[in-house]
Amino acid sequence: MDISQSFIDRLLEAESVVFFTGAGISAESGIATFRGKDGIWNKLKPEELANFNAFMKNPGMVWEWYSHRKQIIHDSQPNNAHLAIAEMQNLFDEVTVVTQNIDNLHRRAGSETILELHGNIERNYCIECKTFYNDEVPVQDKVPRCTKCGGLIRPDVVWFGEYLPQDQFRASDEAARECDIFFVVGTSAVVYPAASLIYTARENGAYIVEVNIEETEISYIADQSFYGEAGKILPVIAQKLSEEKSH
Ligand code: BJW
Ligand code: ZN
Repeated sequence: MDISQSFIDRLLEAESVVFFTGAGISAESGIATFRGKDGIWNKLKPEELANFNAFMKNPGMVWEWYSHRKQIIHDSQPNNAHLAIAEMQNLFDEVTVVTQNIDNLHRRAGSETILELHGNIERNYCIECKTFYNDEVPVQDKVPRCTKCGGLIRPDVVWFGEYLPQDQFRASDEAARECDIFFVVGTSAVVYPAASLIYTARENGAYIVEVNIEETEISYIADQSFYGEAGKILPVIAQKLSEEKSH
């Protein structure tokens, strides 16, 4: 992998860095992506699972899908890409992780400032009285139901047609505006408004670095692209930068 001196110089000058991540960063931990050749949506249709109407029509089926994914996430570990990002907290003044993932792997890798745009699979809430259920969910007739009001419990994730958590999006937007470098890692960048942050960062002068196994919708605006697995590329960048900093 070729890292140019001009790229390293950019990193050395940078104070504030954002890592904007998607499902691809967790692929090497064994968690399937949504789109692309191994994406789960080659087999399952997003409109049948990832929206509120689908949930109301068949909560059992949607819950089965989330329980299955939750198990896989529980059994997985952060990979070298998550770990390299956490390590880069020692190399820059300010590192913000803005993730579309719901899997907690950035937290488990040791990243501290994490903004979650699409929720978190560990949290659930009653759609009627909004009570949160963060550990075991009470199940009745195969579907989780609220012990206070009997309402359906849903995972606290963002489905199509739903608003993103405002505080998380606002803080992400601010980080995108203020950062010097904006890394785009393992995302197809087709889901909005999350993907709009890349353009916001670019318009506000950030240097855009893409890390992906293939070209994406936003490749044309990247100042620097690394094509390959995030778990191979990010540790090399962290290592090189750490060496340069210690000179
Ligand atoms: C590697 C790698 C390795 C692999 N190393 N790289 C037209 C019709 C209908 C709706 C819309 C429309 N136009 C716009 C919309 C809005 C819609 C949208 O964007 N749709 C487009 C898809 C068309 N957006 C929304 O609805 C959002 N809300 C919204 O707009 O609110 C306003 C509103 C309110 C009311 C009414 C109307 C509007 C909400 C979006 C919610 C997205 N939710 C999901 C599910 C989350 C919960 C769950 O996980 O179950 O979020 S969908 C799914 O996509 C998930 C992801 O976070 C998100 C993004 O996917 P991501 O992370 O990019 O993954 P992939 O699989 O796409 O890509 C993986 C990448 O990794 C690939 O590039 C690989 O190459 C790469 N890769 N291995 C490096 N080892
Ligand atoms: Zn309730």
